[in-house]
Amino acid sequence: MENIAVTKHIFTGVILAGGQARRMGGQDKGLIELAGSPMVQYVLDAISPQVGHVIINANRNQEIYAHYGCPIIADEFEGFCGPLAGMASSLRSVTSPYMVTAPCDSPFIPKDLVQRLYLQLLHEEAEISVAHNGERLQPVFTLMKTTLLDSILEFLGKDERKIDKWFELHKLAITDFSDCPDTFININTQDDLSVVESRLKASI
Ligand SMILES: Nc1nc2c(ncn2[C@@H]2O[C@H](COP(=O)(O)OP(=O)(O)OP(=O)(O)O)[C@@H](O)[C@H]2O)c(=O)[nH]1
Ligand SMILES: [Mg+2]
Repeated sequence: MENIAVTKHIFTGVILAGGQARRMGGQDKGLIELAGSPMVQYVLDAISPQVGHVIINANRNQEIYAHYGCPIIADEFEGFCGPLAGMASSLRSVTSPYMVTAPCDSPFIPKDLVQRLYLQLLHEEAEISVAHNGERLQPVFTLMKTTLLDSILEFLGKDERKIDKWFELHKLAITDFSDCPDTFININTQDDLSVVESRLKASI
């Protein structure tokens, strides 16, 4: 895809770290050490150069996340309603025209994640751009217009939770990342952690 000059200040990156991590025994996944650094650090390092502002969406240990120097936003909905609730809660604090999200448990996020999502959104004149790994949508890797806040709130207000169902309400661009499948490696279990840790240590 063509390279166009885009100012990163039009994007706010939201790191989704508000889940329960049930498959990791209920730990706070963003703070689990991976090869010497908390998982959230990898995502911060990848996202920060691509955006004007970063927000961490976390429901626990806010004082620890605050050490990273960016705003920490908790879900404003009770009971861990899923990533869409984290997106809505964060979106309230976003002042740039676009919000882009990434999960805290994916340490191999590419340098051009935001640009690729954005260019596809422009190309398709869409409201939302979602990553696709060649097999399926990867809904937590999403770029959207900030003006969609009311739409998400209305959707959640009807007790709807499913992000794919919300996507269907809007013009959606699907951004192909099948050429970089590592983007979507995510750490859900202790075994995943061991595998990724070995890989990172081998690459040092
Ligand atoms: N804000 C917020 N984020 C969530 C919620 N549930 C999941 N997420 C985030 O969505 C992303 C993908 O979720 P998972 O990898 O399944 O993480 P998880 O839900 O914490 O883990 P499991 O309980 O094991 O499924 C992660 O970045 C989570 O932090 C939620 O209720 N609120
Ligand atoms: Mg995951």
